[in-house]
Amino acid sequence: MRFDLLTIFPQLLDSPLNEGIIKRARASEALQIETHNIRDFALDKHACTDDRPFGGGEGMVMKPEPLIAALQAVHKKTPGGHVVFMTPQGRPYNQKLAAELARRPHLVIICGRYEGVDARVEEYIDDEVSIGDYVLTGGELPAMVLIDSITRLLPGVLGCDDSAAGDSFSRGLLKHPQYTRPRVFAGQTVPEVLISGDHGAIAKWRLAQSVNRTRVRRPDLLEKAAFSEDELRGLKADGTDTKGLRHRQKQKIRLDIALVHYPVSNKNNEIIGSAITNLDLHDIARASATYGVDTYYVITPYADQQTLAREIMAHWQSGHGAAYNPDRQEAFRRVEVLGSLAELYGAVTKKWHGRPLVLATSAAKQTADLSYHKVRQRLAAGERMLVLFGTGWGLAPEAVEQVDAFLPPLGGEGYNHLAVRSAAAIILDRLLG
Ligand code: 9D3
Repeated sequence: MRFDLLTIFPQLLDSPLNEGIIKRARASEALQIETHNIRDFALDKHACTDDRPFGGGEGMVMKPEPLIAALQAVHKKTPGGHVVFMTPQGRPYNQKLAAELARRPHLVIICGRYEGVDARVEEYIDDEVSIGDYVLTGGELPAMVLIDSITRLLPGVLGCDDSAAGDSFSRGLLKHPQYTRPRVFAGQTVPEVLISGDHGAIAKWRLAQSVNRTRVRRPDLLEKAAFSEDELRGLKADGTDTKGLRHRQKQKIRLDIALVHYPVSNKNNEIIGSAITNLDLHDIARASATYGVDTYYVITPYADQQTLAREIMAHWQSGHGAAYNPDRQEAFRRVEVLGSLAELYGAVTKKWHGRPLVLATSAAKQTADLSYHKVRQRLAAGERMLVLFGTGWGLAPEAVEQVDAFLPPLGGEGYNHLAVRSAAAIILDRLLG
């Protein structure tokens, strides 16, 4: 992330930009910051940056020429920056706007002084931001607020990617009280539950504390927060007032998997169709039922193979098999046999009213582009996904081409030949377990 700052008081920014996490982020190159003195771009011999307002009135107005000359110098050196003007008239700043701005690779921040800036600079500006309804003497401290709050959202800046997600505002509740050593300070002791080692009880206690604090200090936030069924039950059981708390609908998991028998590679890198195996059919169906996969698709173009698969399933779904093992009947209820990847994409797109994200594992040393953690989060948030499992020596290149993203390979060093049903079980546990 790059910031260019335009100001008439660059020295004002020196120490906030050279301490702590921001200093470390700049050293790691996650963050580049350059300050520019608008006065250096003033043409007259007094290097004047302000003048009296046309039409009369109190105070001075920032002149357009030096400011725009500075802005154009920045654009010339590093093109494409999103220009943000700090002003009391801007969009109210909050965590959501911080996250929005953090997604941009380059911000150019203009810090105003005096009573305002000549209105003709407006057309050079992409965004206006205010940090709140109180009057400051200029935009420099607001710019520091932006940089500080955006920096800590950048990947790799806080030790763990999740520390930013665990903040006060990320779920719309205030943080619970926190304690460290000593256990007794000036007669006050640390709550017993925090020393119990019972992580479930600690999480429940913290949520109750967050809710109670938010109710007292920021009732406006409590109205917007949402709670899962489990959370509401836990809060109520421990005597926390749950009146007025909004209930969050549990997201339906929209995950399908497909076992692809064609097109796959053999060990000579030729494209082949592999044979359906009884074990893969049974075991992956049982794993799918266990973890809540919506449909387990079995893809084979061969009519005899399709018939074989359907006969195996029919045995367990009706007659002797069903009576003998009703759980197997339940598992096979979510299996569907289709003839091609094209049919598969058609079926899932129709079922979910839109094409899901298509994933595969990168057994063939493909670079992984989505972590299991990330996919797990996105599934929990309701995103549609389809995971392809290649049989034989893996999906053929023409099938790989249609994949949107790859999961990291399973296993460790050396020997790496998991059965596809083992891989499917492990991946399902990582994504849904
Ligand atoms: C008399 C009208 N004033 C507007 C409220 C004029 C004025 C006061 C203060 C114009 C500029 C300023 C300086 N403030 C900023 O540049 C500023 C600011 C702020 O004062 N509060 C909250 N956010 C911001 S962002 C930039």
